Amino acid sequence: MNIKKVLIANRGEIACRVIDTCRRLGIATVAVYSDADRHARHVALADEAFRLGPAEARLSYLDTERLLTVAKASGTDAIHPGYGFLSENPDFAQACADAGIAFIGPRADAIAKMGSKSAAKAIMAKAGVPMLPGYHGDDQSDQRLTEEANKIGYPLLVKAAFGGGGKGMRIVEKAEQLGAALATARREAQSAFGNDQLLLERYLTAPRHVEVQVFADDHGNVVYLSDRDCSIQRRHQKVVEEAPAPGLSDALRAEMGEASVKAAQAINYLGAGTVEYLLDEQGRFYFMEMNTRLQVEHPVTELVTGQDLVAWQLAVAAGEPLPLSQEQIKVQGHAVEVRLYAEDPQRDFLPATGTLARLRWPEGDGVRVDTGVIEGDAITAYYDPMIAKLISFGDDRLMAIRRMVQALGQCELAGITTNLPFLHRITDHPAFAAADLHTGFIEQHSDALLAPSQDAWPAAWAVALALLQQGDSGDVPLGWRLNAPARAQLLLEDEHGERYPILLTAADHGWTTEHNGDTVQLAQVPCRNRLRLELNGHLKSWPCHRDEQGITVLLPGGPLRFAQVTHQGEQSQGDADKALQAPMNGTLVANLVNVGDAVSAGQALVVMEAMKMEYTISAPFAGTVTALPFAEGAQVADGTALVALEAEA
Ligand code: MV4
Repeated sequence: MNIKKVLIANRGEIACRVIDTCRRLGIATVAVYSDADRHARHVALADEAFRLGPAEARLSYLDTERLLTVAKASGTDAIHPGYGFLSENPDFAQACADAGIAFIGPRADAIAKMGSKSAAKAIMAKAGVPMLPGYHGDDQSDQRLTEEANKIGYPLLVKAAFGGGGKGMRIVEKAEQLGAALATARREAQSAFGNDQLLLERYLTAPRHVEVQVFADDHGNVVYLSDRDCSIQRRHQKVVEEAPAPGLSDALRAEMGEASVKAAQAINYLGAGTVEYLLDEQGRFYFMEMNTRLQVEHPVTELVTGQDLVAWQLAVAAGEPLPLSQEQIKVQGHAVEVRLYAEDPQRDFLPATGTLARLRWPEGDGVRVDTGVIEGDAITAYYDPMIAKLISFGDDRLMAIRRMVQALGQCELAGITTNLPFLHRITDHPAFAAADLHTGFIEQHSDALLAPSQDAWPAAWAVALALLQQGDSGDVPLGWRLNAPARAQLLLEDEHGERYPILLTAADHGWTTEHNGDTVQLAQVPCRNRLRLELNGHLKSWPCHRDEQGITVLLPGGPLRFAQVTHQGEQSQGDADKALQAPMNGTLVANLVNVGDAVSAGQALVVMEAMKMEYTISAPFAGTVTALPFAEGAQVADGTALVALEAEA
């Protein structure tokens, strides 16, 4: 069969990824989109595009009838389902076949067989794939499950037969807990998957997740293409993946590869598949599940094998034999992938939404970026919050890791909270370099991975100098004092409400400021789109992004937006009140006016000192001073009103 036109029944980075290969092979592409994606990158890249429906996936990317209508109307030969959405839906695969359109994936019956965890385990056990001691039978009576549990021994795991993503999983430490665990797991499984069948398995405490990429054609050939370690996960969501899985002997690799080929053969497989295993500390591996799609993490396999797996999928779907035999598949170098998500690690990884106001990717040898978004795009709550995958490649593992750490440092992202600093910390962690990988990695190192960010003061100084330089520092008194160096005073506030009172004193080639009892020498070094600051002779530089809300500095620990706290021309009563309050804890130095004085807008009223610098409180509007609650020398707390001012009638 000659595949001339492919419809991609997906969105985001995977749709773009598939379109890239089609283009390279001269295959025409048809994109589909929901109302939320009309201007999305995958739509712009494709040769033609069709609207599916509203933003909700159920009414667009999951609408099988509409997809088939579009496929027929556009003269599509084959449908690539990507991952997620309809990629592992046997009914959709069958409907495509019935409509005479090639589904780029395995046949419907193979998908269905792997959909049930217990059926899959029974098939794999029969095929000779290693299994954990367990029970996955149909007899679900408490009596039978208890007997089987005693055979397996404790601790053991109760899993939902039709589950996924760790839902409905219960660890049972001892026999007395079994009854309660079965009841809870049944309820969870019923409500989450509509089926309460359970299976039992010996529980491994800190296993690794190692998976094998397999490929099958319609001529009886099945091969494996290296393996991947995906142990670094958070709540069953993969975060870091790499190929090949580090630390495996050649013998173990071959054994796992051959077991995976047997797994594929056992279900008359076709196309790309992944066989997932748990690996224990003794290097024994046990079948976990088989995914019947091209996985998110396939690029690491592509980089170490030099193969384009989407091209393989297209070849196999067209009825061609596999491009390479097992002997011809060579693995060279090492690849690491991280998933960049719009989420806030500091807030329990809450998904973040917003606009990618700034988005620049790293460039250079050994770095690949797979993404479905461009600068200015929005990340919405409708779909997966993954922004991009960054994939690094090197001659060996440490080189791939170094390149990844460097690449993450070169990413410029502003406007939305991401896990970029978290990924930087994982890949820069000594335990990662040491390949001390297991499914509890993130939990084990959470203190280091989630520690609060670094010192923000240098960035605040850089922002202050930029504001002065550009003459838009508002009402900052930049006065020349008699017999004294020029001084500038600014109060900045970051997006978390942290305040940075900055007093700058002009010096020979720039400024000085006092910080923690030290004098710091500062000089601004102008540069487009970056903030550069010479700090005690050390040149620092960060990408930055300016908008109405302030200047966002893209620090290695994450973006931080600074805005100037101004005290003039403010509109609301709340702002005016705030303008008359102590901006931080400190000492009242001078009352410059008396009760009863008429003052004009902007007139200095009170001076206070905090953190070794003076801060002047000025009138936000013209009026009469009605109270001065503090005597000079008094300690005043952040937020205390220092002057009462009655507005002019
Ligand atoms: C296990 C296990 C330990 N022992 N099975 C989690 C998702 C599901 N598909 C299988 N999972 C596990 N099954 C036994 N017998 C530990 C996990 C597990 C895990 C597996 C792979 C990657 C990350 C994980 C995180 C927690 C638990």
